Amino acid sequence: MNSLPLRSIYVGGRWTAPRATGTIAVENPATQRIIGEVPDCGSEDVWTAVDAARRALPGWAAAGIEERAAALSALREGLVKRQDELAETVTREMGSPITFSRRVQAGLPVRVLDGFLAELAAATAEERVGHSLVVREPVGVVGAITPWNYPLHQAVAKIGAAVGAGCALVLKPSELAPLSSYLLAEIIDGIGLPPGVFNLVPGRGATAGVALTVDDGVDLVSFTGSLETGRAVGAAAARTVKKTSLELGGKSATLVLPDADLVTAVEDGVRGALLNAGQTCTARTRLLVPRARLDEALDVARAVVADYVPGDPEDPATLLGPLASAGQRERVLAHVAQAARSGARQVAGQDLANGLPHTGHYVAPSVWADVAPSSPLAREEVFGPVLAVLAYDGEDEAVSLANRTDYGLAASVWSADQDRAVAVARRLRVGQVDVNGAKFNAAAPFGGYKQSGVGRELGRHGIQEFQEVKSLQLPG
Ligand code: TXE
Repeated sequence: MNSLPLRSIYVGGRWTAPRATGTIAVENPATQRIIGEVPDCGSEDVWTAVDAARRALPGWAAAGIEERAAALSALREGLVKRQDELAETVTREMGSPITFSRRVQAGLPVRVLDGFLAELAAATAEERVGHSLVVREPVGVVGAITPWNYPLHQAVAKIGAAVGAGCALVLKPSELAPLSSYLLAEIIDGIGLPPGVFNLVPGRGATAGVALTVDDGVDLVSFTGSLETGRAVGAAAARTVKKTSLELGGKSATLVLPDADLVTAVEDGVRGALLNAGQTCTARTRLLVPRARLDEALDVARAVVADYVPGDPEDPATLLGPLASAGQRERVLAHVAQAARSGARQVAGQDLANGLPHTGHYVAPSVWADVAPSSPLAREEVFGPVLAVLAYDGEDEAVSLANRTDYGLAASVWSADQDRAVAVARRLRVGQVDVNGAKFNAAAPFGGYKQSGVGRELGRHGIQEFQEVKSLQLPG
């Protein structure tokens, strides 16, 4: 990590000095030590990067599918080679436990690239509609803005789609966790991608982020982050009628039907809420259980939470690290205080709050019962290790509770009868549903209904998000 060219930006295929003179310090949220400083870029550096991307665009747009596939494969190999280093960097910059970082933070991007490779031919295929030939072309220059919770995965999801679609891209990573993007840029530098197809400009949202969303040279902004910032990005992009792809988080539910194996379902539900300390857009932060089995469910939840002792994220045994920043810890603690005031009852995690490490942005996990469906805890994204348990009477009420939020990203449904679970899954207004614990599919479309976002990422749909569609009418 120390060898990364952190004083530079990556533009036009080389590391170069930024115009920006200021820097942003990156803190390890477990030790609260500064572990690096990156340039605090403003509009001028963004313009230079967009310019480089525009110059690279015609060449890469004309590249054949074999060349694009070769670039994706080379990137995949590069990630695999440096997987340990990538996992360690993500752990140090945002605090996710190292075992999880190896498997997911560094492992998932490899599967994401496999998904793009598997779907590349289908994503770019032309079709006939009557006397028209419908062709797919790259949308142009993509401005990619990513958050800190899965910093490598979110960058690779956008870069892989851009490379597959024939676009050029400028990445602005989160100011809280930009170091893994530097490592990624170093890997990309070694795979022989034409200069300017990928560019890295770190900076803050209000400066570099805004510059990217308003720049005339950017054709599409692909943003992952908070609902509030997503609205601002959408509004700013609308001024130049830029396309936007927004992934904005959620308030996802684990829905346990009365005939389900309650222990397995609740265990999975609690783990789904505490994953990455709850800092996951698809975190299943609501657990919906039949009223008659509420007490049983709470017992299971208590037993699972006991394993989530907050601790050093670099220890392979740790399941729960610190939150990514002091600001995130404050936001989560405010939600917890609000939950207590609203009359919800804390049923797990109290003991863990006493043993928190003295240094680091730690928050103890907590599980809450008697949560009013209209309360913020039941409706708003907390983005911390906080689970709301709600009891329901009958399947219709379960579905209505699950749908009762402005978000619509994900859910899981459990039943002894898979057909019944699938029927319930179809009634949920969300972009993805895991049935009976089925695992994440990195090639399937990923994105949200309602205010969870606009558009889809990953696989064929992710590549197509970065394409324009053209109809050529042919005579006779
Ligand atoms: O996100 P922001 P923050 C949610 C989660 C969390 C909350 C706040 O609930 O508690 O957001 O996190 C850039 N124009 N999620 O403040 O502000 C910013 O620099 C253009 C859910 O970190 O959305 C960073 O690169 N860009 C989420 C990125 O946006 C702007 C993941 C995300 O920052 C900008 C993270 C602007 N005006 C947080 N302002 C998910 N969907 O998984 C900021 N940015």
